[in-house]
Amino acid sequence: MQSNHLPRRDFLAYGSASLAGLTVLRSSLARAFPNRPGEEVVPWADQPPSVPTAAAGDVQNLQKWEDLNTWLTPNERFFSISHYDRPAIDEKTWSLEIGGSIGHPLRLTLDDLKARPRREVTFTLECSGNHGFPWFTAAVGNAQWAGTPLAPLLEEAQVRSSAKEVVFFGTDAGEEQVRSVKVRQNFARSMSLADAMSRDTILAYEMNGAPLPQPNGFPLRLIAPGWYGIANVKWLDRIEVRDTPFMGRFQARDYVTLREEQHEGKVVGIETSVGRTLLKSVPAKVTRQGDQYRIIGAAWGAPIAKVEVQIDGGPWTPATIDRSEEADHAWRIWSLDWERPSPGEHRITSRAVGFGGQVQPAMDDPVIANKRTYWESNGQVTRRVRVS
Ligand SMILES: Nc1nc2c(c(=O)[nH]1)N[C@H]1C(S)=C(S)[C@@H](COP(=O)(O)O)O[C@H]1N2
Ligand SMILES: [Mo]
Repeated sequence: MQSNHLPRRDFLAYGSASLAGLTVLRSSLARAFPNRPGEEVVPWADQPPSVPTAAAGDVQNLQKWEDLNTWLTPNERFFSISHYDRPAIDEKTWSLEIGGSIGHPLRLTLDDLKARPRREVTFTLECSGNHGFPWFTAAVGNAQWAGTPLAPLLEEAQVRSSAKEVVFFGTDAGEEQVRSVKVRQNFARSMSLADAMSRDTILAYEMNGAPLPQPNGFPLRLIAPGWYGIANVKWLDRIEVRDTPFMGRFQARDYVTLREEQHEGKVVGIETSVGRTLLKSVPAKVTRQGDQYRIIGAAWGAPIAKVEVQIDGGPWTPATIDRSEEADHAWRIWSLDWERPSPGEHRITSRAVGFGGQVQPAMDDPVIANKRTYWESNGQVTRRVRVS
């Protein structure tokens, strides 16, 4: 994994109640980041349009970036995306099945899962469609997820040597059409066996110290840190190990990035399935204390070495990264004091730089500009603000 050289704030705890975990959680929730007495938020001049009616079922609870004031996103402020429905599951009759290309099928109740080793991971979950539309700019949140690691369960299930992939099925389903054929399918996504065996991947039953809320997958969801939202299957009830690639809608037809690339002087279309998160940052808000202005933002998607801010197309200035709250897969909060902005409208852009030297691409970078679908829009974000 790319993040090994960073300090870990995630930890492994055994038993059903982790006191240490709760302590960390309370202090994180309580601690609002860079905040000065009498500080007020200056709202962005470029407010996103409201969610179109056609998308309002799928996409819920998007927040205003100006309201970001904690490292962990409280559950009631966490966005929710569902492509079918948001099933209400009775935990008493629910169980998880692990089957397919394995020697030892398993069926586990919620109590069985809670009795297993507990692992907590703080992970910033972003929909890969975020920033793909003008109204869709806040589909990202940071939570502390708790559950049991997936790898030991797969080991117990005795995965056959022919196995290639692990498919995760939700209980939510809908009708899907390929050419003239219509079938009812459950929401499902697969991962390679190697990716599924990653130590950070958990079957999560808690979010920020509470049972998973229904919109976020109660009673169980996959949490795959380092992967875009789509991989984190909610309302999970079946895990199937398979010998051949799974090609369901959300793997191979939808959530597919189509990009035009140059090859030997010709343009070729390349389609790839949305997978691992990409380096990204946003200016979240501008605050003001008297005539002292400050720009505050977030950066995530890969280990963040630095964040730079550009005002009105000027030089890139390094922001200060808040290192008081850190975890391998969680966003970093950054800030920059903005000395004496002149009255009028200003443009603020941020870019994240990773430890490998990779830079969050500009909107006119070919990697963004030659993309024909809206997913994986990790280009630099520019916001406008009016100073009086
Ligand atoms: N079963 C199921 N899991 C799902 C989805 C879904 O529609 N059904 N949506 C996915 C998408 S597109 C995203 S971005 C994340 C969103 O997680 P959240 O609703 O907890 O924010 O869940 C993913 N898991
Ligand atoms: Mo998504």
